[in-house]
Amino acid sequence: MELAGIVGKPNVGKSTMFSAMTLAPIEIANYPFTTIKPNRGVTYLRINCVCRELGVKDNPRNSKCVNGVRLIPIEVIDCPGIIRGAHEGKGLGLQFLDEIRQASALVVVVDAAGATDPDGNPVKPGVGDPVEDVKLVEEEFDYWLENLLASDWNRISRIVENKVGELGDELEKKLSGLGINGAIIRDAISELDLNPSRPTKWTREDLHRFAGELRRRSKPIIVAANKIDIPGAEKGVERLRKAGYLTIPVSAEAERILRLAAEKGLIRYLPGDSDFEIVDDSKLTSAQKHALEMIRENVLRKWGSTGVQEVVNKAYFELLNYIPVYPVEDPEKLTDHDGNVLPDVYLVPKGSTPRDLAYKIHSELGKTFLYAVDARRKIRLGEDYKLKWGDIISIIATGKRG
Ligand SMILES: Nc1nc2c(ncn2[C@@H]2O[C@H](COP(=O)(O)OP(=O)(O)OP(=O)(O)O)[C@@H](O)[C@H]2O)c(=O)[nH]1
Ligand SMILES: [Mg+2]
Repeated sequence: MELAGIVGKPNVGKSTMFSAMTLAPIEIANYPFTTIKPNRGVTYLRINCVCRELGVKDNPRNSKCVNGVRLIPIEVIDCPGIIRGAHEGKGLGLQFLDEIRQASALVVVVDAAGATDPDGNPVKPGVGDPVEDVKLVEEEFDYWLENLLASDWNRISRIVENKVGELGDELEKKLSGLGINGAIIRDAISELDLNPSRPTKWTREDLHRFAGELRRRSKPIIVAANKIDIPGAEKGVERLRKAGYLTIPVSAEAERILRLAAEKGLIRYLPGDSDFEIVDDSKLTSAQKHALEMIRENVLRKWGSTGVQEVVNKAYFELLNYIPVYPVEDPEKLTDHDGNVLPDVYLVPKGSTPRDLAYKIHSELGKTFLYAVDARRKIRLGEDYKLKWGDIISIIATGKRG
């Protein structure tokens, strides 16, 4: 399953967002370092399912389908807060970043309302700077990665300069667990004009810049500009966008309230909706009604949604450029071998071929891949066909069908 890491300064609403995404009951409080160990959970990307367009009733296996909305699970990890100097052990340090090594993207939660100082202590809204909140995370992450590289640099340098191995290969061995492959490493080296055959000549500053380049390529960032329900937060959103960050305005607290109310059957609301509907007015206290009305006025009417669903959707479909495709075994009936209609959705990077999809499903299917059929058009696809959004694909392999 794809994994996204939720990171940021203390007290910005990371756990609130995680709890809204997963409905996990975890600790949330208005002081720094409430979370001391990472929380893991599952949330869903939301797309229109092809079942509606095709007029079929589906039986999802690896995902869910609710009224024509396909929900694709991804794993999220809520991390403890990060402060300046965390790489030197300040606050809770950075040890927990080991848990998000496999993350394909980072969701950096910031306080768009500026209601917290750099250490996460509550201050008057507008005092804190959300752009600094992002920079802090980037820089601490870069130190963490730099230290990881530095701890092994002498050994790796000897191998390279004694011509026993090549720098890209040696670093790939060390960094593949972080989702950093040889291509990323070589691109970063050439982008920074560093000399791959003389690693002993690299300065500490070079290592730091290299770490930053590797981070940008392997752990792209989407910014969740949280607390947009607080007046003045729009200035923070604007500042983040001016600074060039892919920024989604968010009210994690509003989303958490709506999701919990929907879970209890008090309202009809799907994550990402631009409004909700009260199921039975008499079941709500006047305080609950007031809270819901405030969310409608200050968040949904003003911003279009709470933004939480948009964060995960944009992380995968814009930042990472993934597309959803539906593999089926029987291109006529659109089923798997048990007769389930449109059972699975897979996420693949834009530009992937049917063979890439086969490998993603199972390495054996990739190795035995013969060709693929577009189940909509009932045609055989060429070797270099690029998969499109919502394609329904049947893979034909030697010995068996996928
Ligand atoms: N106004 C407003 N407050 C929020 C929002 N989201 C979270 N908060 C509040 O911010 C405070 C911190 O929330 P947490 O979710 O515990 O923050 P965190 O980033 O996980 O904090 P640490 O675990 O300490 O790093 C709590 O008082 C939340 O109620 C929001 O969308 N709007
Ligand atoms: Mg927390």
